[in-house]
Amino acid sequence: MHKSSKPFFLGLLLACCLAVACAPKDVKHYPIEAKVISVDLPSKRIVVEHGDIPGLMPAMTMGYTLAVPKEAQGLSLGDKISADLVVTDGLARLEKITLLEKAKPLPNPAPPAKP
Ligand SMILES: [Cu+2]
Repeated sequence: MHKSSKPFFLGLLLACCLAVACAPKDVKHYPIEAKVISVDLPSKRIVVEHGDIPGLMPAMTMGYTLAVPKEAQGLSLGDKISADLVVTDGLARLEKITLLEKAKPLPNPAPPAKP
């Protein structure tokens, strides 16, 4: 009786450990819209001014890690974007960056400086 119940118990324990190891990490997705402040492709960083993100943080200007730096190529100050803010184990990164509106050029550009 006891001889046969031990392997069963070990098997159950192993199954539990595997279940924990295979469980998906706590990943949260927040769709956001933001204004680009600056982009640093080599460092995979982007600084944006975003609105309220319910359940995560209030509106603020902050830097994020770019999941795919190529997505931020060509973005510059003032561009409006939408993106998927993905938070895993307290680390946030931006995915699926989409340009919504290119920043408008200044209505009255400063006159060229005279030599
Ligand atoms: Cu923030």
